[in-house]
Amino acid sequence: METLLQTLTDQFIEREEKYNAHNYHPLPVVLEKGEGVFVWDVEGKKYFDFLSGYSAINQGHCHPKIIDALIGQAQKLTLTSRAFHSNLLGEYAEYITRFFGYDKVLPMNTGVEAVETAIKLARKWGYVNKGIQENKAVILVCSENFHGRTVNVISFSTDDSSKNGFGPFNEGYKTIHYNDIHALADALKDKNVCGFLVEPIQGEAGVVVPDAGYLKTCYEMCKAANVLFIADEIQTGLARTGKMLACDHEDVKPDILILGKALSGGTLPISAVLCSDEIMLNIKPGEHGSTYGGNPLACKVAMVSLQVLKDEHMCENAETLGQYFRERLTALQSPFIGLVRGKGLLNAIIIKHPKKEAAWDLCIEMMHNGLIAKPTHGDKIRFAPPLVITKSQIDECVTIISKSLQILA
Ligand code: IF1
Repeated sequence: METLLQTLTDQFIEREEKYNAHNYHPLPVVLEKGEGVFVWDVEGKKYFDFLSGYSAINQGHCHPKIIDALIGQAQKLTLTSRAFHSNLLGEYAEYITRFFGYDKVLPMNTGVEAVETAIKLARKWGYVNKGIQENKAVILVCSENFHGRTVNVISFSTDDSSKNGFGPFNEGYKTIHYNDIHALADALKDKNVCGFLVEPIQGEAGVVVPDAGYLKTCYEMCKAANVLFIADEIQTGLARTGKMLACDHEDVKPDILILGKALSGGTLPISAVLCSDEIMLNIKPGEHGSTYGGNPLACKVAMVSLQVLKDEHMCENAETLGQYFRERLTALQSPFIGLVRGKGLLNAIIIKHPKKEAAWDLCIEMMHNGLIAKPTHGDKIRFAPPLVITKSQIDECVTIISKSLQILA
């Protein structure tokens, strides 16, 4: 029976490989159901999901309140385009701007669209409000950044696999070392700099947490240099790191806040850019937009997705259980875990092993033992379960990880 069922998984993978682009190398598991912290594959096997759709599913798979809102609105009105008003955009815009304390929101769909929007807002502010010469604006970005995959955004990637073969690239960016305030101080001497785009924690780079105080110091340096502090909280935001925003850990209020992923609880692409009137109102009618941006379905789903984070105390849960998870992992004292790092329930381990594929092999073994996670950049494994996980489930998962580590012996 096991051999037959294994063929079932292979059939799904084979069909996907035959007709779908090969732009990923997924774990050999075929999922068909999700609920809370769990997913099930086509063979009925149950797993703890320790990736959460790259932090898009903070509220847990198919959260009942979010799904109810999705279904209810889907049966009424899904899209009007912005050529006309809808009854929900004003309600949503008021809700989310009050939720985060900003004057205005510009709704988009994917995360990278929101990053592109933030770049346009910062540049326009640079020309209109700071007096930078047209087409001379510079945005500072960090080494090892990940902000999405459009050609403009990969123009400032430092990761070859993200950018090789996709040139020519765009100008107007200067890369500085992450977690290095001296590099920022030096770069801020350029009067053409209009913005500093930064991830409060670098997710793709392997959950790189900067030194305490880094964000606060950067924010203050940007303020002094009349440069916009732009926080990409697409992955770190929405309770993932134990606060509603990762910037909240240092009481930093970004000039431009970028959100995505869990803004929809993993149901559909919803992103947003929030900032002041001074910055936002530089974009005039007809100067920016998107077919689905601010659609009524997204408005409804996003409001419920945000409310659920608060109502179910997901920040507190992420803070407490993230700390507990790191303590339990460290206490394993595994010779194969070089480092445990993270904040809240955005964590990663660095695998210490002579075999290059050790992290992948461990993920395969954890998959066999009922937990799915995936390596990033070779030797790091990101652990980011939905924020509805319980303490006893954390204990179960540490047992799975501990048992799976034996394969590296
Ligand atoms: C892939 C990474 C994570 C993001 C931050 C913007 C975006 C992302 C901080 C763009 C998206 C996703 C994209 C997905 C895998 C995943 C990812 F590995 F690529 F880097 F999470 F770390 N800013 N991250 O993390 O948002 O346009 O995708 O909605 O492209 O492989 P998007």
